[in-house]
Amino acid sequence: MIINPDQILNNNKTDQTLHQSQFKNLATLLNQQKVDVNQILQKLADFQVAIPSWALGAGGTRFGRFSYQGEPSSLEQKLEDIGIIHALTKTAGAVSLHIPWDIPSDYNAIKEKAESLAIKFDAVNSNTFQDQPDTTESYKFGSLSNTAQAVREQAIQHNIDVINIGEKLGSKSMTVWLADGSSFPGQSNFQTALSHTQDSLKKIYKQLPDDWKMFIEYKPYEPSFYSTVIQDWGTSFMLANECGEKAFTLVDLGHHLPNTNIEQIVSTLMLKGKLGGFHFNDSKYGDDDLTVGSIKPYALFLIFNELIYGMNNNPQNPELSWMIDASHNLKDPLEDLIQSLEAIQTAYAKALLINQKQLKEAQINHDVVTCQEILQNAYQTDVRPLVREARLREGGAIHPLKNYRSLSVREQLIKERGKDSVATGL
Ligand SMILES: [Mn+2]
Repeated sequence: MIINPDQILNNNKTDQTLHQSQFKNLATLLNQQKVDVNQILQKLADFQVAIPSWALGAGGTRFGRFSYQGEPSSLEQKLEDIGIIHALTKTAGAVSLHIPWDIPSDYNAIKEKAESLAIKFDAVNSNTFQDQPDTTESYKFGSLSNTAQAVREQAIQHNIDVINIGEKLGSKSMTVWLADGSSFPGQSNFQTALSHTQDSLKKIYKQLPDDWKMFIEYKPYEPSFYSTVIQDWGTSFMLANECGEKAFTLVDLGHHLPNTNIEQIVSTLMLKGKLGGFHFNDSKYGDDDLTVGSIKPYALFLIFNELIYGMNNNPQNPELSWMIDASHNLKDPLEDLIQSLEAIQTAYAKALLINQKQLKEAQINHDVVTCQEILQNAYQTDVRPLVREARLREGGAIHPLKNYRSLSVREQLIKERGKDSVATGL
């Protein structure tokens, strides 16, 4: 299913009058505060988040997976689903492929399809956390860190294959996330595992094209429950430094222990020019992969404040790769992604309202109360009319979710693909 822009224009007509009055009110208020509304609208329009190819079907938990009807069963269909979200939100102009789940059979056809839907190929992701039918070695006890050289070599080669696939599509980065670790004390030698991982990453890095970036993701636990080889940002940062200038740390919001100050991690990495990628999701306890902004929207706002500060003040840090890394085991995956994109744009818009000059002055004067007031004033502002206006100017929907339902997208997809179609992935 491909959404015709006229359908969106038509649906917008019903919402246009109310939206214009709400936007006018907010713009007047912001103008009084000397906020450059047009500049914020442009920043919102420019902000594009990649959708991972595994997020378009229902996700499972370790207890089970309940399918969602009309799931995309091929890469073409996955791109079409992202095309639907992008047409409505104008924020999802990229896809992040997972290999080997989504190896194109016809590269030109896939590239053409993506181009016709205005979708770019963002970072490609390797997978050494599952065994594949055509491989000889098992990753049960680790991949890049495994004590067996044959396993490490197979995992290194897989990552190199992923780079080659990404190159054919026009990707410019790869993400490495390892499930490597141990579940019991004494099971693994920490130093040996880390040394092997470093050596393996360096071998992959050697094959990285000059204009590519490598992102190293960290995670404190799961699927291993006692230790993870790349457990935190410090380990990732160290590995990235040892690999070289094209290697960076990737922050996934869910990959922290409860109450970790993620905004400070973001800030530290950007100061050092080593934050490369960012995965959005939300969580209550662990790597829950819930809809962005559904649990801790204020934390997301504080993280965006540091990201914006970094984007404005740290030319040593590269442009970031943004991706939603969530799983949808209850909701319609496309509706869940639309909600996540809305939450991202909202948090970004609120953080853009923070008066950085006034905040700096209050910090220098040790005026703690004013510092808090500046942040909270921005956070309490209802920025939804701004987000809607940014979308509208790009040809998107004023209300993407409402549009999605009124266009009966899911019903259409079920008609096209059937009730039993299942997406590849987790
Ligand atoms: Mn992630």
